[in-house]
Amino acid sequence: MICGMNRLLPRPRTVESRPGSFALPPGSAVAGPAALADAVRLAVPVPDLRPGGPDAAVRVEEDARLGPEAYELEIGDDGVRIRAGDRAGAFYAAQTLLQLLPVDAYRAAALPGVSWTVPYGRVADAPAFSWRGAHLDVARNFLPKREVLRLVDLLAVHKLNRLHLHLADDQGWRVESPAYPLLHEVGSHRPRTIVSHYGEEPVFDEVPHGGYYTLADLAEIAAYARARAVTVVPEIDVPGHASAILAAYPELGVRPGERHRVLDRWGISPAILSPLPAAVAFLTTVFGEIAGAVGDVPYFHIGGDECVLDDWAASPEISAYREELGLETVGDLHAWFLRRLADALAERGSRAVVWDEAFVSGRLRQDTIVMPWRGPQVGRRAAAAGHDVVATPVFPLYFDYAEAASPEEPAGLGDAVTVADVAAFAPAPQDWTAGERARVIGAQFQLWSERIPDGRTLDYRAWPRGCAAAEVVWTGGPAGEDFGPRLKDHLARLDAFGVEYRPLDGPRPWQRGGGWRRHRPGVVVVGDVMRHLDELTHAADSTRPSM
Ligand code: TNX
Repeated sequence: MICGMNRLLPRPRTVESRPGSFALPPGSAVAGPAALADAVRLAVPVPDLRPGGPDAAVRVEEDARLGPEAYELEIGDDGVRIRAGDRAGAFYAAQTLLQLLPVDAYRAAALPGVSWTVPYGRVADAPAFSWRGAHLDVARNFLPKREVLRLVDLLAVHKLNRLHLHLADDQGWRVESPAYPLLHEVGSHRPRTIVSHYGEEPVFDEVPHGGYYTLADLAEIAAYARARAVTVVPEIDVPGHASAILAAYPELGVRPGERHRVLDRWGISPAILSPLPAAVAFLTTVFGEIAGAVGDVPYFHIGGDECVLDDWAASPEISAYREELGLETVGDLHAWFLRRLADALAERGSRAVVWDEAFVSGRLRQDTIVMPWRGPQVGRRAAAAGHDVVATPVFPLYFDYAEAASPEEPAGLGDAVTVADVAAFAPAPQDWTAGERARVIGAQFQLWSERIPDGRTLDYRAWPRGCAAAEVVWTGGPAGEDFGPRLKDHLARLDAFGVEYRPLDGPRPWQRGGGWRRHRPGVVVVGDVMRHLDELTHAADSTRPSM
């Protein structure tokens, strides 16, 4: 018999099964400190638990001996007992309880005729990593608020706790700015989008694309996430990837008279903000608006990736400013610029997060968190330099890459990142020193949205690879042999939840992308991308003056 206790995903630290089960019919009561009991009821909306007294079926208590996000769950004759280190721990205990219920608990309403029981046993659990995230690019393709809220629901189900929102890029600015209204009025839409593949003659869809979150939307998303133990990490990617900003405010660019457009194609653009004080003042104001809406903002991502610095080098005004600052190269100026922003964020109580190029440029604050997207080598260097590191490598955490090198697969950015690749990932590799490993605070998967036009595609790209990522970040990874069978059981939960994930044996006919979206194998191979990126980080390293 498959026992419910062995079907949990991510796998808990310890599980003990006992014969017997406890009935938890609709109307069963939950008791305990209000914040914790509420968290349990939020995590288990079905079968409709109610607040109750000391004889409640589910009793929650805070136990300071358990660490952050840790919990114990015991089910026996006298009901369900939860001990949690904090509110998040109680929420996760309840997520585990939800997995022990019949899969119909994942529906939005309690169906009649379901036997709402949970097996006897005990779970003691805590996460291996504190940063367990998903990155969602809403700049390339805007996703309406409801899709973001739904992604939060799915992160919570998988005990993932960070939602990194990529709010600005060349192809769109996605948040209201009262101080700089042209950002959302002009920067949030483009008249058309490229639909051809890399290397082909460009073809455009001639369909306008746009959208942005009001500050109230953003506040709502952040509050909704917080209630589900998810921290929103906003990102404004600068100084590169700046076409949408410059379309709105060209005076923030290097050549103020130049006209910019919100880009209608992908790739790296040379559009870059000027590093002069006006741009820093602008960004400080906009960061303040966003942080004010999000509320508690422990982390704020400032990008720093893929900057073409040629325009800075060619500008006499910027060169004079650089010399005035005593900086030798444009690379130093890139580092200095991001450092100023990080310092401004620190004054507001937020730690800066950057892509790895910013680490390679140097001068980071010691508390800046580095996301090595170009691979583990640069991640290791950041860890060795004493930075907290969140693993974000293209392979195997770029979920915009196709899940198989197959003509059945809808077009991704390249081939292939499989569920097995993700499950085999170890965020803190064994061959690093203990000190380096200790600097890895977690990992997150990236949903770059060049080829994610809507919520259905988002589901397809995110799951079940996201289930494997959740297993790895909760347990420390890599996943064991029992992951496969547990994942199969877990997909039944996602079916009940209404998730259009990618079936393990390949896409359904309507998930293949259709027409021009059909994938041609071998266009971009993820292994080649990783080798190329690794070479780039080494090249950058060897041309840098030693610090
Ligand atoms: C690289 S990772 C990017 C993104 C693209 C992505 C596509 C990073 C910091 N930059 O701008 O969307 O590749 O896979």
